[in-house]
Amino acid sequence: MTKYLLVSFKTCPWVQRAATVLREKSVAFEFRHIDPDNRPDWFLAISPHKKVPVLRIDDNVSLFESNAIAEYLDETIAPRLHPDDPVARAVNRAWTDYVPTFASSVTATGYAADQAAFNAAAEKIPAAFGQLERALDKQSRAGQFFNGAKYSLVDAAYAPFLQRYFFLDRVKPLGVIDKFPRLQAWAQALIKRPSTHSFPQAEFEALYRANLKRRKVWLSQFIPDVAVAAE
Ligand SMILES: N[C@@H](CCC(=O)N[C@@H](CS)C(=O)NCC(=O)O)C(=O)O
Repeated sequence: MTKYLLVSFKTCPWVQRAATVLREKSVAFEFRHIDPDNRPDWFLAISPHKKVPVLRIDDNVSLFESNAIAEYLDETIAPRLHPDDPVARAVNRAWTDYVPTFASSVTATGYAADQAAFNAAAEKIPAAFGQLERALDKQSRAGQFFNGAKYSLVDAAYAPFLQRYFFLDRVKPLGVIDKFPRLQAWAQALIKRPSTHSFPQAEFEALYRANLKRRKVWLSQFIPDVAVAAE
């Protein structure tokens, strides 16, 4: 049986994407969380950009980049999450290519150092949400996921960032997603999906908040002190 090791920082959304694909495929894997501030030598030796996720296979192959990992898992382990139709598959890939842009637009408020930077970051969210709203509109199939009823790699790719939007919105209300009904419904379906979650949800949100506090970002003033170790 193939052995999979997923190397992770606990709150990394790109790791979460890879872990979600593994869970969707019911693959047993070792989940190893390392300290971002003290990356071990064995990890540095297998991660070209010193980043997580790394998927180590049978102790001899190391894959990096969450998209490459997701595609590899989809090619090698059933059930296939990509659509069978080549056009639909190309459309799906085009939307997973958009994830990094979407991610930085949606989570930038969590990095803002002052109120002006926060406001500027918040102003960029509607454009990113609008892109997805239109994409969902075009898909317009019955069902709760990006392609309709069938879960896909697009779902696994966006779920971590939509979840983080809700985390940020609960620290200081942004109120943007309410204006995008299809995106809102999709995001809720993804949050409900058990595979989205690597940790109990409340524990994970507390960890995310602790990280905001640790980074002393502008938003951190709105987070009450909690006894959770940041990672
Ligand atoms: N494009 C990469 C992004 C991975 C990434 O940015 N990982 C972050 C943690 S969430 C990281 O390892 N950062 C460490 C660093 O930049 O030194 C992917 O999709 O896997």
